[in-house]
Amino acid sequence: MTATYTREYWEARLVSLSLEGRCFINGEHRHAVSGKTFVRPRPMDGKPGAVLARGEAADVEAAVLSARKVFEAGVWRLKEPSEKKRIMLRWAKLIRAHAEELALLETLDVGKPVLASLNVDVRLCADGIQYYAEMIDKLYDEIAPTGPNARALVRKVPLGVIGAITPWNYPMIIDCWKLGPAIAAGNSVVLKPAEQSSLSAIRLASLAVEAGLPPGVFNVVTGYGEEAGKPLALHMDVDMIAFTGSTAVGKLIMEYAAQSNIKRVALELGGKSPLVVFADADLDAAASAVAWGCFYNSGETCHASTRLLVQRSVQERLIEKIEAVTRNDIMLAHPFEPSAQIGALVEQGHMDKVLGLIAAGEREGARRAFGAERVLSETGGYYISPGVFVDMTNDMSLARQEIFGPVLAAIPFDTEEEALRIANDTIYGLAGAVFTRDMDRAHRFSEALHAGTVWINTYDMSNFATPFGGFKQSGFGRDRSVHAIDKYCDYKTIWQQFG
Ligand code: TXE
Repeated sequence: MTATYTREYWEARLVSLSLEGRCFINGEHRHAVSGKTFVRPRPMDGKPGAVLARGEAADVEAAVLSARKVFEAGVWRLKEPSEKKRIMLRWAKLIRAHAEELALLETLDVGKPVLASLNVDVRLCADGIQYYAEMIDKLYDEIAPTGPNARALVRKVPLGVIGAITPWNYPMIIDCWKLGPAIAAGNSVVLKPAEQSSLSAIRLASLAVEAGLPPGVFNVVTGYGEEAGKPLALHMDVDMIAFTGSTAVGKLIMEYAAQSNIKRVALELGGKSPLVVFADADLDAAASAVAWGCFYNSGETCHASTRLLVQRSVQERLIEKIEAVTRNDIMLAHPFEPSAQIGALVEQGHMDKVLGLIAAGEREGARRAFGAERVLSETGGYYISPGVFVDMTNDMSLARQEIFGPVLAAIPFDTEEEALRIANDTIYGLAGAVFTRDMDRAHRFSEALHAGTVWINTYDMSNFATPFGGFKQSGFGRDRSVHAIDKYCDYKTIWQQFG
């Protein structure tokens, strides 16, 4: 099939797509109450893309009302588990059936290669919905130990209305991480996608209704963070906010929760993940892991391996190998090109921010080994080549700040103790990795690393069974796995006395 996925194929498909995105409330596409819209530029060439409803507090109000109504009526929550499962499975099937369309929408919005959208983002989104669908009729409640004259049921009950606020780097994947468990648990959801990436969210919602999800269970309010996200997080009738985004906005979400109704909060925030390579490691495997771990998705990945900690004696050799992998395997091109492994950054403002951080790093004395430059500017798109800075120290800004672009900071170390100190010397704790042939050291190190996920001799491997989320200022609460369901539920005790 890949042979048919030429650039011309996607250009032709694009012509037939509607790029008008409205809010999706109570099963209907709706203009913003104010009638306002905004235009989303295409990252691949800077041309105007989608025209979107600019949702605000009034639209949030309508969405929350519809979510609450359906929740209280029990239309979804009280359905037979097997029926709920069937509907969610149908939804996953529809996502797969519309994979090309969804991939195209995702790529138009965020600039990643369309084949990555198709083979990774859309696939994982459908898999995620299916994973939680299959769980629906397999979860049991509990009976607590009591004396003989009583029975105490410990029921896991849905929270009610969940506000999901999501980012633009992996929109469909992160949306399904929230939607899957929240809806499987019986909640209603109001999703506020990032203003950069609304199209796939709207289509996911209309497919859910087509699959049989009752209107109102899954609503989408498009718009800006301050205008639509903030009223959602401040809403008195929203029971929880599930957020993925920057640490700065994560802090605001906690404030909004405190200022309003003490709603629950789950936060998946930024990272500056260390990948530690000891001299005894398989350097080819390490080089490949570093390059793909840091540069995949143009570095717009919260758990990207942006800090390479390398034992000094092998720094030079490893950097050469990383450069070879980057130049030979990680093809940067227009996102419709079948050869593209990475495409454009999400928007002009973000590209400028990344270039500004690179320039500031160089003013501090960071030494560029290769790359990290604006390229393909003649296309009008927002492309930066993957690049590496070497001989860095951990106090330099390129080693401390989340850049969210294809930029690696290589920091040499001498001893294991030093490596661990540097690895943990960050406000973040999302992920990390250690490469060594010494398994004692690998386990010692992975236990001591303060991170939600640690890989040994690999990077970025995962599946739905593994929880994902951070320590420290990378947030709290876990996406994926059976445990994610707990986040969207509360325990309720029902005590019955006999005799
Ligand atoms: O994130 P924001 P941005 C990091 C990354 C990136 C930086 C900025 O370093 O360069 O954050 O990206 C909504 N009330 N990550 O500006 O602003 C917003 O509309 C309520 C890491 O895009 O945090 C969007 O839906 N909501 C990250 C979502 O929050 C608000 C992924 C995320 O946007 C709001 C993305 C407000 N006041 C960025 N302000 C990861 N962990 O993967 C914004 N939003």
